[in-house]
Amino acid sequence: MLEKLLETVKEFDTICIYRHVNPDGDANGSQFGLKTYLENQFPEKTFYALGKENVKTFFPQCYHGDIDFSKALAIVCDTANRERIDGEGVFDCAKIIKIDHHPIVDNFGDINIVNEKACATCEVLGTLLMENNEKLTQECATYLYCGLLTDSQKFGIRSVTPNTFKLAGYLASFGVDIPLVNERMFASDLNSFRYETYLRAHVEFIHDSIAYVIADCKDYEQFGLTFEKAKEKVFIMNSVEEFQMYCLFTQQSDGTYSGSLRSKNAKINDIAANYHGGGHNLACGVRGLTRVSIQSLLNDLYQRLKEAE
Ligand SMILES: [Mn+2]
Repeated sequence: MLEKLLETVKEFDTICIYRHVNPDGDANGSQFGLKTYLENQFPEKTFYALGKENVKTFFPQCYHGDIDFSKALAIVCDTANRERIDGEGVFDCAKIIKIDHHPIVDNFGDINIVNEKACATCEVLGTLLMENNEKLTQECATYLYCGLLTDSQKFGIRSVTPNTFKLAGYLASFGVDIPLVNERMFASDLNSFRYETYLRAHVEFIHDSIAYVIADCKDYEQFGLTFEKAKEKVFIMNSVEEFQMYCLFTQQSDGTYSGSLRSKNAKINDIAANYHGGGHNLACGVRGLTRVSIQSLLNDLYQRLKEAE
C-alpha cells in the first residue's frame, strides 16, 4: 500500500494534504507526519497542508495561498466523509487518496487506505512506514506519535493492540521527546480549568447512568473560550464508574448545538447518524441539534442502554 501511495505521489508536482474540520492531534499529526515524510522522499515536489486553525501551537501553520488544484493530488487524512474535510479544492484535484481509520461511510478517494480497526490514522500511516522499515526524521515521528497518543487516549482504549505499542516503539526510536509531546498535547490553561469546573457543576443525569451537559455560548464565552475549545471538554465526565454514557452539547454561534457522545460498551454511532453525526462505535459526534432534539437523542441513548441490559 505504501508503494501505491508513493507511485501516485510520483505522478504529481503539487500535493495537497487535508484533514477534518476542528482538527485533533490525530488529524494534524497524520497531516504533518505525512507531509514531512513525503517532503523528505520528494524534495523537488511542492506539498501544502490545508485547513483552518491547527491544534494549539504544536503544528506548523496551514497554507492559505492560491493553488492550481486541477493539476494537484489531494490526500485526505483522518476524515470519514467528504462533508468533514477542512479546506477547499479537494474535489477539484485530479486524484484523491483517503487515509483513515473511521468506520467506512464514504469512500470518496480514488484510492482508499482505510483500516477501521486502527486506533488512529497515525497508526494506519505509521504502520505502512514501519512495515517498510522506513527511516523517519524526528519531526515526522513526533507528529505521528502525537496522533497515536491522543486518539488512543494515552493507549487506553479498546482498539489499542500489540501493533499500537510496536508502532509507538518504532516511532520513539527516532528520538521522539515523549514527555514533551505528552505535555504539549494535554496542556491546559486557567480559563479551561475554570470552565471545566463550571461544567462539572452543571452535569445532569438520567438514572445516574447517562451524564450530560448542555452548554450555551454565554457559558463558555464568560471564561474566554471559543466554541472549538469548549466542545473538547467531554472528557470531564470520563472514568466515572456509574456513567455508561456521557455527552457534552455545546452551542454554536448559529444557536444550534454540537454534541460529543461517549459510551462505555453499547454502540451508539448508528444513533448519532440519525442526528447529523457519526464517528466511532463508542465515541462519536452530532451536529445541528436544538434543545428539543437533544432530549430526543438522550431518550434514544437511554433506550439503547436498556436494550443492552
Ligand atoms: Mn483519528
